[in-house]
Amino acid sequence: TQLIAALGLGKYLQGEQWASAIINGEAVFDNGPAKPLRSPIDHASLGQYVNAPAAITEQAIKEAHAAFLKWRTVPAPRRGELVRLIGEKVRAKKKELAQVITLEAGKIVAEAEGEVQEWIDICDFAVGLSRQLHGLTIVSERPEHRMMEQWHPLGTVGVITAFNFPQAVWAWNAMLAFVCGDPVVWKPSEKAPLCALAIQSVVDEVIAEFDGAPRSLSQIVIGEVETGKQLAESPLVPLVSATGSVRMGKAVAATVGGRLGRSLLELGGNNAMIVTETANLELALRAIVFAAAGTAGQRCTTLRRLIVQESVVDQLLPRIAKAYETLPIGDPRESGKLVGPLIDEPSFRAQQQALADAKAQGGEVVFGGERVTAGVPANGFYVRPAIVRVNGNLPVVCHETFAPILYVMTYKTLDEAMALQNGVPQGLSSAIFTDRMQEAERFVSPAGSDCGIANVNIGTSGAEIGGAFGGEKETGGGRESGSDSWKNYMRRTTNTVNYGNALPLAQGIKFDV
Ligand code: UN1
Repeated sequence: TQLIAALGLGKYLQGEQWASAIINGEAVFDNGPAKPLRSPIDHASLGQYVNAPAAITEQAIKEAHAAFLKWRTVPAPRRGELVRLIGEKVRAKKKELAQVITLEAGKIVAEAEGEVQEWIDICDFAVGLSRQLHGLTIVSERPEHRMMEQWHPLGTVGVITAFNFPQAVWAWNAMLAFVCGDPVVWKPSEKAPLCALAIQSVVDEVIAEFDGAPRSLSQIVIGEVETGKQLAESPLVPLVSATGSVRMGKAVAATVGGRLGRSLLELGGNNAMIVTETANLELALRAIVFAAAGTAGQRCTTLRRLIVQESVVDQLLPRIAKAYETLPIGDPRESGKLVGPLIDEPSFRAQQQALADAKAQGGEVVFGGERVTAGVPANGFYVRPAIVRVNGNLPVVCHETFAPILYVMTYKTLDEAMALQNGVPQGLSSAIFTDRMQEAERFVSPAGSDCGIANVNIGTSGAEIGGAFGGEKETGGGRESGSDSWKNYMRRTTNTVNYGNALPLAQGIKFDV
């Protein structure tokens, strides 16, 4: 109730039921079948949600397009000013926004606040960017001609996000989209609709007061597969940016590709760390525990595979197990807790299944994996992070299980380690711990890690927003957030201007009439 008041969420709530969509700043309620929304912390009711029917989604898309026609002509630095004001508001509401993440996604307070910080950071980045959306001037082969390129707003961006980063991933997309001149229609995870409503409340207040910003710049539709499909199908949505499972990404890519639209995909990871014989094991240990057990193993950048030089595995493994023994697991709202719950029961079942499969395939669970029921809120699915010894990339290891399971394998030569590192279908994040320059350089070289993120002496998770974020192979190839990811949200035009009185043709073609 306090959060509802602090974030102004009352307008999106009728009785127990949350709005199915927010269109032009107005909550839309639907009387379709209501589904319960529960906190992963203790299964407490967070109310109910109703999926937006197709007609509502259609309306959200249409209204967003109308916003595009206006917003695209607002000068980019002025669009940046809107994002600057959003950033101010997020700073003021950081604690409350983080509390919604904790309640709905089960993140510990520090990580939830870290996620809101990512939103603040990308606001700052986007504000600066709003004065730097520049193209090139290119020399022409023709006399008295000039060539240049410009980047123009693209159109409505459909954003599909997962439960595990229920605010930041939308923010990476939306803050860039807004400065690039694009409205956003967002389908949040059905497991985290409250985060979307909380965001909308903050953003809509800023938009409503901002001279020249159409109210329909930021639209939300609550829904599941069908809603995602609708975004993917709509010709009024030139870019669909989707974060989630490989299965979802393949479906989105096929649909968007079928109409030759653009998709930006950030899908599963299967992130590995190579620990060489010269690694600083103290540093490696800290990086491993945060990356593998943090967020209860539910980041797409979570460390899932540890590839250890055989001469150091007996020093390293007991230290990881020791650190795991004392990891405080429990209510993520309590200070001092480092590992919160899994998102829901199916997630727990998948974790148990992966451990069973690992054993059946010859792996050995050397630590953890069991459900924790003592000292944690009843009804939540808390598990002790697991360490599983495996011989190479077993079938179960090649599959991303969204839970804290760390598969440990050993290697003799760096060639072998690189083959293991790259030998999975996914390619998001990776790391090497070494004090040898040659090994580090090789890891980040063209013949090294095949991932979108390749780190040296830091873990696989917790990337800053300034870099491009995403990965290769089944991770989907998209890049969000920093660097030049903004180019995904704009269309490039090449302009050739003739300032002479002749009409020379390119390639020296003569065509005299
Ligand atoms: C995700 O899990 O979908 O690098 C995103 C990280 C975070 C983002 C993770 N900055 O772990």
